[in-house]
Amino acid sequence: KPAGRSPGLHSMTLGARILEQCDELGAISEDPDVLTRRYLTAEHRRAAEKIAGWMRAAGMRTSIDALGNVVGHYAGARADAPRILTGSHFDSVVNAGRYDGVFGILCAIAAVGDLHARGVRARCAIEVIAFGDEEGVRFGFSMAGSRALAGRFDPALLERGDGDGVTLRAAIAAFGGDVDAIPSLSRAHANVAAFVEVHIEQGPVLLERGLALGVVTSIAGSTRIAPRVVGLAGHAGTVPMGARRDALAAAAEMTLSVESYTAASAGTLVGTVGKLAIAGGGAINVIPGDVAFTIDVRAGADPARHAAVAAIERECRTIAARRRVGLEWTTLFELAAAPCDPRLQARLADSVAAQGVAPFRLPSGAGHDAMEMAHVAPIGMLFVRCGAGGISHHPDETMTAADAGIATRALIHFLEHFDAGATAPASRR
Ligand code: HGY
Ligand code: MN
Ligand code: MN
Repeated sequence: KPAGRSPGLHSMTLGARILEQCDELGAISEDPDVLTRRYLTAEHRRAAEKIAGWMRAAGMRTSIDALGNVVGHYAGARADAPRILTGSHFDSVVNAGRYDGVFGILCAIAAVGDLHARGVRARCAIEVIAFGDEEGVRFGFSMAGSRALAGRFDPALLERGDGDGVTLRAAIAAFGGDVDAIPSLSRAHANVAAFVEVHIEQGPVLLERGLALGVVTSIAGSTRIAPRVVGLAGHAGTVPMGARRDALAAAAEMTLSVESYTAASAGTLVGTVGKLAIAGGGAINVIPGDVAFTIDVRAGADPARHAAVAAIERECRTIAARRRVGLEWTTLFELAAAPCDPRLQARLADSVAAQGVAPFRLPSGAGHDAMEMAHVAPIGMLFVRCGAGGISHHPDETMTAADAGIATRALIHFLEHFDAGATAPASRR
């Protein structure tokens, strides 16, 4: 750090300010009672504008790109400096917490703001990216923004519709985006030295170990599937039990088979049925004839996940045959597990230790934009402790201002000390 510079804002001040900003963004919701902010909604636009304003105040040049990602640029010490990309997502799940994704954006903005306030230019240029779609709640697949920045956006996704039948293509146009500009968003040849994401852990590990921060070793891969069970609707009072082709009872048995298969994996797998709907909503006196549900399977190792998905499909087809119902099996998307670059892990561990926190490494069961960015640069992730038992994807999600500040100071340390030459890009995945 250049001599004579003030040490910057106190950690607690940084952290408290970030939590206030999380509250401000948490108030921008499609639902007045809970936090839900889906991709390309009016609330996305309002949140994007607010984030861009905070980026400008931190000394960055900003833009909202063709897919609704917000990008802030902070030049490095040299015009041709390589770039560090850092950031996370600002879309949410339904009835979400206020820190998932958002914290990583605001932490990065606060870190750049601290460098700017001290007149510090890092060796690398810094690009803070607020991704508009990581959760994939609206269109059923996730990471539209980071896929585009990784140069991996599949144009066929533009025809995917949301629950109201609005296609992604139409939603981008209504938002003021530009589908023709999507290929230009790729950072594949943009002199990117690393992508680093700060994110709440969304689990209890750091809380149980009494650690404010942790360094992520790898991000679990996931497969999302949308089965549909087609039986025969009928009168709840007159159809004998042995003659029924009950789609909901079949889906329920399939749901339990997902749970029992993954629960028997001694921790290498997790499986979740997060959505289930009876076509038309169902009725108390009608045997359900048409049921759609979703399956999310994850594992740290891709071969284990692929084997699990195949086994779960076989079991569901066995259940369908026995119950004489039809089964349509649609894979919505899958994400490969993403290892974090060992050199970035070491640099992040140094920055954690510089905050007086014992460096601790742990895997991520949650997916992150870093998985896509791993296709254009080595990735690193810094986890921050969650309170309330580590609960997340839930309004009780919580963190402390002290931990928010420690995480920001660790990111500042990382950005100031990062030397692209010493962290030569790992082989691309
Ligand atoms: O589902 C996930 O793991 C992430 O929160 N999108
Ligand atoms: Mn999430
Ligand atoms: Mn997230």
